[in-house]
Amino acid sequence: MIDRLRAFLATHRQLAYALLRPLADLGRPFLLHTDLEKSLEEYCAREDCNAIAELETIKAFFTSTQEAIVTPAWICFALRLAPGRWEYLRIHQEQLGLEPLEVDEFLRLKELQILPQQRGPVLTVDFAPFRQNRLRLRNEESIGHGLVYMNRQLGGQLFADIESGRKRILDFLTLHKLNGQPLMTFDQAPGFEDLRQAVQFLRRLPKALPWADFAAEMARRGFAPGWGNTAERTAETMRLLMELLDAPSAQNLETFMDRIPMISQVLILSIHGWFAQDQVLGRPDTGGQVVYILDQARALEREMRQRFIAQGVDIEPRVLIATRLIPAADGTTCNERLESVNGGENVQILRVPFREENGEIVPQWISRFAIWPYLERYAEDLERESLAEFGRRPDLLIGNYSDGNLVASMLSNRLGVTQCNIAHALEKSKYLFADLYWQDHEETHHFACQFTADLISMNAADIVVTSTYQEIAGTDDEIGQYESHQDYTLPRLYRVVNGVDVYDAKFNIVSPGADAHYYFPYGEEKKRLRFLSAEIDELLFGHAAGEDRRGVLTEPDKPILFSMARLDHIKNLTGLAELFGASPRLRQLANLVIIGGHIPVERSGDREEQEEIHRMHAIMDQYHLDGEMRWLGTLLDKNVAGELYRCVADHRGAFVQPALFEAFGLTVIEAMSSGLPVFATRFGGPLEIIEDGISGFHIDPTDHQGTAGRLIAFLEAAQGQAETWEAISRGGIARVAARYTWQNYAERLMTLARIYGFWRYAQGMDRAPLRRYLEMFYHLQWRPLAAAIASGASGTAVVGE
Ligand code: UDP
Ligand code: LCN
Repeated sequence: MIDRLRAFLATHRQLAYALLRPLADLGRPFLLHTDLEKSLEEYCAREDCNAIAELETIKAFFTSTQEAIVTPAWICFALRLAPGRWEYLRIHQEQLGLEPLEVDEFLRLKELQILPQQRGPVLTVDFAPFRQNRLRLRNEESIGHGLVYMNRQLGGQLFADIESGRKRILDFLTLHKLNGQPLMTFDQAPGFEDLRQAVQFLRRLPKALPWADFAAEMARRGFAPGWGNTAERTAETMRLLMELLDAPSAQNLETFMDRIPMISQVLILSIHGWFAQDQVLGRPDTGGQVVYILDQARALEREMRQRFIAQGVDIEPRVLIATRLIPAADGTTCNERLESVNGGENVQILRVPFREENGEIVPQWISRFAIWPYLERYAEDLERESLAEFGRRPDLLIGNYSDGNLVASMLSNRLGVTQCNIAHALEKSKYLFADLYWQDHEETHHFACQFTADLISMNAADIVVTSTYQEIAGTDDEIGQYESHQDYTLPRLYRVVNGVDVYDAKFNIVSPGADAHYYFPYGEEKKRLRFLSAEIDELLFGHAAGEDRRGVLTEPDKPILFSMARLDHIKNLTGLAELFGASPRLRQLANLVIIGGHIPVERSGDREEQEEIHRMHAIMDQYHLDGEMRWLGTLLDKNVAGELYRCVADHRGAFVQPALFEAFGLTVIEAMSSGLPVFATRFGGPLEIIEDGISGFHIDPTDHQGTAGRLIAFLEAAQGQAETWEAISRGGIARVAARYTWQNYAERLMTLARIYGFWRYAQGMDRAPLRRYLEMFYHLQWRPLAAAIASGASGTAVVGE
């Protein structure tokens, strides 16, 4: 690209000048991809671009530019050639000379726009030297499928010397124990011949004979439990091992390793709270993450239990969800130390309080942006309490969100346990220039502390699980959420180069599901909760006044456009109300029902939510929406929510998810699995969940007219032809069934944990240099930032000032 561009600049000076000049004329130091596109569009509107063949080069250049910096003499460009593959260059505004730039130089130039007086060296954090031995995918299409790749690579290495590879596997089996119980073998590894003879013996037994009936004979031959619950399964597992020893391959290795009981105790960390089973959803900070984790915990326990049964071992699986104990629990269970999770046999929420330095328990809820000073002490307390509950170390740590991931890193470091990270929503992608202007957000968001925590935990983790591909590596046009942590700067604090590598095999896409118990197709009549009909009719169409509702639908027979979310700015429910209000045709065709937030603003304790409440009232007033829109400031229990999606489907309505950015979007798959056609934001996960026009529709929520147009087109078509609505409804149901189920999720996650755990052992990776580097970063950067939040001096915790 650079060579082509240089040639273009040399031979088409006038054209290049005409295209670049308007960029400088915008008068802004930082330009985005959209600015470049717009400038090109404007140029093409003036001139006939199709007649200029040479424009292809500059078009490709503009298309791959993600951002640009305008300095007095130069324009500097950051080019994204593919996910994670970036090049930097600058072009002289007058002479049009082109010079490549190093990434740190580009970051330095960015800093200079904000700190023109900046002198001297800046701390640069670079993780590349610690990745030299890490496994790296090469093709962007493989990103997020690290397990497959890692197995192939490491399998190759392990069996490069077949004899030593065999020995490593057999040694692993000999050492393997769970809950102190020897599994698979006693103190000596079986040889190939022992396995062959054991299989011969097993062949003569009835296939279904339970392990207990031949366990004594197996023990005499050196085999401990874990091979199978019946003679047939035991022989099958032994054959798998023989095949692996005989013909080592990555696939054989994965299949065999997946049979070994390795994990029975899982610690899930989701710290900031509110975390409970009831009455917490919809509060600030508490949304899909809670739903996801409760479903995940139940699914993992079920998976472990089924496996142990099939493996013939008598081990009770246990899952603990660690969160914060909040004494001022406001009628929820957030002040209880231990809460059993419904629908799980041995899943509990373990709550440990935050403490002040003097040891006093912090009573009140604290926003996720301000909890950082409490985490170190919390990690120590949690370590003690979870070890006491489990009776030993857990086998797997699953961190959630930035705080849970950081605490998982602390525990993994101390306990030597495999660490899996789940981000849910990386805050950096939600706010434009959150890194560059971090100090402007410091009062409210403390991003510097959070991004530092993210960097530490992303690099410390063994496995990073994401819900979609775009979460890691974005799309052709947009940067991935993780990718945005690759190269960036926090001016005055430090610069990051190679912060993450999206090609790292640690990244794995494992998408969540929608709990099929609550969210199932509207056509499954036998399962429908028809007894809720009266309650739902009242919710949607009731005339009774209530302080949690506004608007009464005067034409209840029209289809409903439905949306439900927390009333955060980013969820943009007010944007949906506005575009509805401003479109007479849409208002003719459908009613709007929105569930979110509180209606009397005094009920809300959250500043951002209060602003949105005021805005929603103002929009309803401005467009006189009270007869066509209903707003419910209420929280629904899952049974009611499930039935509500289906009732809206009964009336041939649609679900609209208008967020300005949505990391994944559980409501999207809940609605789809209910058979309700979905129109969801194209910014974030829904772009990948929905195949546009097949299993739903993408919308650009910043384009009100365009979004209204898509909704109108669909509603009109569906009015004329029932099949239009039904085809999308079926498409949504099929998509979720194929891609988004908790059973798939649990199987995949446990496979990952087993295989990564095995490689941790087999490879004996020397992580000490990385660990030391992370420790230094933690002590010298993260701790002062957290301490400054505690002392109220945050924003001034700038190292070197
Ligand atoms: N939810 C709910 N009641 C509400 C608002 C949300 O039950 O008033 C549930 C919703 O069904 C979904 C979750 O909360 O399961 C929201 O998850 P999502 O991923 O859509 O968004 P998040 O809140 O995590 O950003
Ligand atoms: C957080 C979000 O913002 C949502 O987009 C996700 O669906 C949810 O967490 C569960 O991962």
